[in-house]
Amino acid sequence: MFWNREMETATGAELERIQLKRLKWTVKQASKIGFYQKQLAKAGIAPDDIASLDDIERLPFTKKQDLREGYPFGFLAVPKREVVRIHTTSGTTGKPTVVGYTRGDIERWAELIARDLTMIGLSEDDVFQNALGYGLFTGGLGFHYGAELIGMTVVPSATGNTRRQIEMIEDFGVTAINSTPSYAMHLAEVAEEMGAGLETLRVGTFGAEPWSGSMRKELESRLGITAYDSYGMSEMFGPGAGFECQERDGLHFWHDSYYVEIIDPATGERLGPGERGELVVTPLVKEAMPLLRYRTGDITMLYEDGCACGRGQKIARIMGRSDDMLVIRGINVFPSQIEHVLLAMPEVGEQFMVYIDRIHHLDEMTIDVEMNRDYFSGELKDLDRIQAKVTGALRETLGLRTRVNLVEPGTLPRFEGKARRVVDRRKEVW
Ligand code: DLL
Repeated sequence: MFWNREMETATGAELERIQLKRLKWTVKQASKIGFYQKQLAKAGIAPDDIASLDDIERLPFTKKQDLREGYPFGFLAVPKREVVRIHTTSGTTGKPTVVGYTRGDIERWAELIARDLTMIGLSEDDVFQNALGYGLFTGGLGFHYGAELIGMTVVPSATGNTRRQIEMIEDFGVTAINSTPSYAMHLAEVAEEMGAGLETLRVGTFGAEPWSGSMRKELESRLGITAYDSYGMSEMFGPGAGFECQERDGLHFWHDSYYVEIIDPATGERLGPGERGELVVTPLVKEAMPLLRYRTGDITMLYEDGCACGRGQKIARIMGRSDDMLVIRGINVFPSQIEHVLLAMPEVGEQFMVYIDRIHHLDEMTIDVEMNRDYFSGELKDLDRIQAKVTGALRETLGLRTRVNLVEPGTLPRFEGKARRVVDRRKEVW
């Protein structure tokens, strides 16, 4: 099933014509932003110089750090009164990245999600439980608008209150569940404890974090569903950029709306199908916040063109990151954020180690932190107080519950070269 057959199946010269037209518009739109005016001048290219798709290689890359430096509205190409909504990214030191949307952006984003969900056979006959966070995170509202556009019966359950979510699935006859894969695993466990059969459920769409093939098998058998991978990021509107079709072998990108490149993260050189590298995306339909050659930091590769479903070129499911960003229960965390929090607290030193485990299918982050002896009277209640303070400050900055262990000064490893402060003990997922 297609939502927009013409755009979804466009290939070859027809696709290139659409992409070029939209690329020219995007570069013009970007040139309204101070950052891009400077970058384009540095690269010696003006919007009118874009004559073919190959010219994209002359455009500068955009990095996450550039967006951070533009906080809060430095990357808006339209006056703020044309911005009808903002979302923010999780996981940046200090201030997050603010993503703005015009009314047209919200409509285009909803259409992309409608394409994704129609592609896997969902329709107005389905009841869609949207168990992703609503709010500044793009997941909840992003899917909500797309599912409503199709005309599905949307249950905006958001996250948490898991027993109640199971009851909703049963009471409302939910046919499709949308969440992070780790939350879906938790739902499965609680459903089993409650003896809930979840008979109506047949489809699960999971994303916002990496998940393995074995997790897919487990989710499918425990929830009685077919599970699909769903990929996106705040900077590209949010979810909906990449999605599996019924072949469930790689992610389709909507090539009329996103120009995809894979590069060698070290050299910036472009790579061909089958070569693993960093995904770089130029969104072609973003009005409020256009981006040029955005370096996603996600590692994947292009497939050869074509797919049995009739749509265009796919990329492999995400294989890892090119930077030190961690994705913990769907929330992006940079080790530098933890350092930032600890440095602001006199009770502890700046040495820390982070351990990440998957316990009962949920990511758990444990942080060992060295105490500052001057702030420790030797009494146990003092330790409890400091531990609660550190945990609270980390939760506030990361938006995440962590376990904090206070350890003696001088006991954590010191590094001569690049510090390795993170030990990820989750099984490799790709
Ligand atoms: O996670 C948007 C989203 C919401 C996607 C709901 C899917 C479902 P951010 O919070 O900006 O946006 O995080 C984006 O998360 O660069 C990847 O590293 C990671 N990520 C997202 N989806 C997947 C996936 C949303 N399916 C960052 N597989 C991305 C692996 C994923 N990693």
